[in-house]
Amino acid sequence: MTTSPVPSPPRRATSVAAPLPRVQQAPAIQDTAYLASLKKVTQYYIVTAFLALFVGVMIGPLQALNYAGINLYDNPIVKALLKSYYQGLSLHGVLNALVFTQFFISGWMLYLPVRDLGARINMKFAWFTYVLMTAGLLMAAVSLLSNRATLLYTFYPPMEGDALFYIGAAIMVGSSLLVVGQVVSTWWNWKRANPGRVTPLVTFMSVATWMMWAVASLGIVTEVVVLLIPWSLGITQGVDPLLSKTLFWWTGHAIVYFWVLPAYISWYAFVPHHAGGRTASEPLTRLVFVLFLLNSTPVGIHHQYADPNISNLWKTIHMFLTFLIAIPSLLTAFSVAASLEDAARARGGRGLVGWVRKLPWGNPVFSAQVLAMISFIPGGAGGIVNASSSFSPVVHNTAWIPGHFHITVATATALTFMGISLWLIPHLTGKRLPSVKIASFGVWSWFFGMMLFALGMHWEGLLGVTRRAQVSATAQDIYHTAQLALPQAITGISGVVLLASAVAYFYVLFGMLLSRRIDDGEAAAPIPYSEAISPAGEQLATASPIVRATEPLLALWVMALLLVLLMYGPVIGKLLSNMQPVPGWRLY
Ligand code: HAS
Ligand code: CU1
Repeated sequence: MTTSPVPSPPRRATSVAAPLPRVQQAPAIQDTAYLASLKKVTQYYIVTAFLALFVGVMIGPLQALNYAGINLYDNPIVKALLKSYYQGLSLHGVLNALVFTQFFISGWMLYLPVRDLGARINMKFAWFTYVLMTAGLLMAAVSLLSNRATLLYTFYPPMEGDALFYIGAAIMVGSSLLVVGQVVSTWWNWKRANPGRVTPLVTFMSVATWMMWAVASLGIVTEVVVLLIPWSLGITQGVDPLLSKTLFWWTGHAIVYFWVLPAYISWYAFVPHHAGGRTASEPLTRLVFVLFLLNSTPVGIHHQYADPNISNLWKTIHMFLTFLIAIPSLLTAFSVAASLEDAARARGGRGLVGWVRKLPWGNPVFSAQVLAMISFIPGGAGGIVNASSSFSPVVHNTAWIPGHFHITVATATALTFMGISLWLIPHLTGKRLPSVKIASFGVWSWFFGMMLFALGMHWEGLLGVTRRAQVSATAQDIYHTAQLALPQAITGISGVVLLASAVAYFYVLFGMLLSRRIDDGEAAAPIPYSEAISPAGEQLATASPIVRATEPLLALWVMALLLVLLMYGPVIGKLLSNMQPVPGWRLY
């Protein structure tokens, strides 16, 4: 007999005298056909996400080996599949960073608030959105796979791709705004039906994140719809690269919080449960998400310190706002660490750091997510280095940057999503993990592989190796020095470790998906809500000032929009008044 995939946490051995608040449960949904359809659409989003990740990840070792000085792109088998290093890198970046994340998040943050509120949504609309998003993905994929959109995942003009790529990308990103509409309106209907009630935490976090994305995505949507599609169709003759790039980074920085906040939802609301502990503070968690809603977007110019025609004043303002946006992550670090300590001590953990051993490291649902958090400690610290205009010239456009984002999006986010999938798929489908051991191997080796990759790449970056360069195919001496031998070896080894890790994880994931349904997912793998040490309460009238101040999310959303207009308006106004359109250029 197979064991239950998600081991239940032990009962708390606690000395707290007062009765503990009841652990929240998702309100029961009686209409089984509706629930089945909701679970099915969520499963489609999640599985599409992981299929994209699977293809994207398989190209990863080629990139790692490139930075180890080993060029496999000239191998005949690879050559038959990928025309160039840049096609491989474009597919790797688009599939992993854009497609995997957006599909996973759309399923995850549609399902959670709907279940949290016990709401009834229009399933036809939910399916329509999924189909539209997938159609956009397939359109873009045709161009990418046929080497007609080899533009890297930032698709900076004047490099030009097929119109189909831009149209597909616009449809894909635009569909995520339909999810925003459906979730926000579901929450709003709940508010009207429940006046004076505090929005439940998971819904609150999901709605705040979707609202942030609605503000953040405006930049890329404008760039693609107004500038790139007409240009690629030949309706306009040129495009201003700097204006495009600025609109891109309007979205491009905030998108990293669109990737990491869905992971934070799990870290705050569910990881304590897996450890047998409690969320530290609901009011603080709400404050964190509101800070992200307000300040995630007006910071993107930290990607453009080296660009002309943007004044130092605006670069400096965005730099300070970037430092400010690290604060809600620091609050998260201490708050989530406190909830882990609470859990470990409840399991008998002792000592200043000895309690860490009492955490359930053998449960891959838990270990994936906590290892993801650990990777985010150096990941976040590196981000603060990148944001400092004085350090930026040392690291900008070097291998340091992919080092940074493989321990943020590729670990903090992706490893968390991998951990979540190990309970979410059983929950949605009633299927079981084929092997907890292999799943554990997959998540631990992912963590070590990514940490090695990050070490090698940060180090190479400091030695001046550029990013996005086929360094393995050049005979230039600067890429073959003795100094580089060790970081290159580390990077190469990481590629092999990560390949092994991906094989293990996808064996478990696909094995589970292809197996027979055994359980009732609702009973065998319920949504793992945690208790809160400091709950928000249910009624606004009696709630704390923080809970009352953070509840009006719609008003805060308007403030976020105003703030971004204030912080980007003058910059974009200047670029518009001084347009420099240039014709496009094709690399292939
Ligand atoms: Fe970044 C470039 C600055 C966070 C992703 N970033 C990138 C790129 C990507 C990316 C993809 O300022 C490349 C873009 C490109 O292709 O050009 N980043 C930051 C800053 C933060 C930050 C200040 N980045 C992220 C996150 C990402 C991400 C999150 C994805 C998910 N980044 C930059 C800058 C650049 C940049 C510049 C441009 C560089 C250039 O020159 O081109 C901050 O948000 C980071 C704050 C984070 C922290 C860490 C908190 C730690 C936590 C974990 C706690 C651990 C626990 C475990 C609880 C302060 C929350 C305890 C364990 C126990 C066992 C008890
Ligand atoms: Cu950024």
